[in-house]
Amino acid sequence: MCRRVFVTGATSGIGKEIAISFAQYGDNLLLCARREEKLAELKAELEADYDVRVDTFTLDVRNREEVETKVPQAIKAFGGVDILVNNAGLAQGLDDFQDSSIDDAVTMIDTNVKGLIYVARKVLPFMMEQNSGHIINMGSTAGIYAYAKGAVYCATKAAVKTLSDGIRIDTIATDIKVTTIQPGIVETPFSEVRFHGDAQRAASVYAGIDAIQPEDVADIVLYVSNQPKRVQISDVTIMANQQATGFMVHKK
Ligand code: NDP
Ligand code: 8X3
Repeated sequence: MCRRVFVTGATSGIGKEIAISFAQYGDNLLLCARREEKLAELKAELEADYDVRVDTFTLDVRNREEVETKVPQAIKAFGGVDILVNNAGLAQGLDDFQDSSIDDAVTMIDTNVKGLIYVARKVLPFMMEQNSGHIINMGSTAGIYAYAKGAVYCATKAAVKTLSDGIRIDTIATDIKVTTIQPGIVETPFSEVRFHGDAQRAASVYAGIDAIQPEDVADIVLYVSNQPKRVQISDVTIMANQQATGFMVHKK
C-alpha cells in the first residue's frame, strides 16, 4: 500500500537517501528543507524515476511561525501523513565547551531540538485523528556517548532520544509508533556544515574509515517502517565497523 511519507531535511545526505528509498518502495513523498533549488531537483529526479507523487515546500524548522503555518497546509494539500521522518539537523563547531561559540550552540538547539518539537507537534494531530502513524526521529550515537568537543551537539541528540521516548509514552493509547534512529559516522556533507564550509577538515573526519553511507541508514529506516502493526522498533543504533562508541574510531 502506498504510504504518505513526510521527510524533513531532504535536500542532502541521509534525508535525501531516505526520500529515494521510500520512492523506490512506491510511497508518496512530502519533502522539505531550506534550499528550494535542491528540493526542485530531487522532486524532478524522483518523479522521473518512480511512479510516485512528490510534494515539496521550503521550511526552516527553527522558525516556529513558519512551521506552524506551512506544515499543516502542506499535509492537507498532500492528503495526510502516515510517516514523519524528523531528519533535519546539524552540528556546528567542534570545540572544547569552554571555548565554543554560543551562536553555534543556539543554532544546534534551535534546529535539532526545538525544530523537531515544532514539526512533531504539528504532525501529531493528523496521526492522532487517524489513530495511526509512525514518527521516526534522527538521533545519533552522539546522543548515547558524549564525545570531546561535542557537548552541545551530543546533548541535542540525547534530547532527540528522550523526546522519542516521551512521545511514545504519551501516545501509548493510540496505534502510533515512535522510533529513534541513532547512526554513528555517516559520510555526508554533515562535517562540511559542522566546519562552516572547510571541506579539507571535513574530509579528514572520514579519512581512514569505511564510514556508514547515507543509503545504509535509509535502508534501515525503510525496514523500521515496514514492520507489522504489532511491532514497534523503538531504537536502532548503527555503528561503522571501525567505530566503538560515539567518536571512538579506529583509523586504518
Ligand atoms: P546533511 O548536512 O547532509 O543534511 C542535513 C539536512 O538537514 C539538509 O537537508 C538540510 O537542508 C537540513 N536542514 C538543516 N538545517 C535545517 C533547518 N533549519 N530547517 C530545515 N532543514 C534543515 O547532514 P546529514 O544527512 O548527515 O544529517 C541528517 C541528520 O542526521 C541530522 O539530524 C544529523 O544530526 C543526523 N546524523 C548525522 C550523522 C552523520 O554522521 N552524518 C550521524 C548521526 C546522525 P537545507 O540546508 O536545504 O535546509
Ligand atoms: C553525527 C555522528 O559521530 O559525528 O551525529 O557525532 S558524529
